[in-house]
Amino acid sequence: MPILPLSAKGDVAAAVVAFSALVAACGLTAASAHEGNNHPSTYWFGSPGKAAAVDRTIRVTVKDLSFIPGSLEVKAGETVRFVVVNASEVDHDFTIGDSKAQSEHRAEMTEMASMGDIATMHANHVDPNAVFVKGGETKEIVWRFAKAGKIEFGCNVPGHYESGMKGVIAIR
Ligand SMILES: [Cu+2]
Repeated sequence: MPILPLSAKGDVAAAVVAFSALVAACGLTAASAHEGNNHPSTYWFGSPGKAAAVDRTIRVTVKDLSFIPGSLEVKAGETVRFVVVNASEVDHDFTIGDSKAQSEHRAEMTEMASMGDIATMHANHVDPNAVFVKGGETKEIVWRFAKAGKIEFGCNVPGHYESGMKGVIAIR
């Protein structure tokens, strides 16, 4: 059985240190990414769809702290145009994603809210799986679902997701 030479162990330790530094550097990049677009556009559950390839339109109405309908069902391979109608007077967000993508977007929005006007900041922030809809406005997002699974749609304006502003998207 081969024994790892001491020098190789040192290299492993060095690699771990380098990797930690890389993670820290990425954290800094993410923190300053709101001026640009450093967000992934491809996730396991899909990617932005083409308007010309839309199979179906789903209308989602936003009221106070809830979405109507409260859950959605789509098919793997389907391209859906979501028409998000904000019927409330408060600004909301519509994010498509698994719980990890939701919490990442929530962290970004919390940071944006701490830095100033969230609507303006969100307008300069490109996140292909999310759309910010001001009170009374309607916005669209076209998404192609890739694989079967269970994800969520949610609003990540600080405090909203936490108070139940979310629903399941079952990808069949
Ligand atoms: Cu909201």
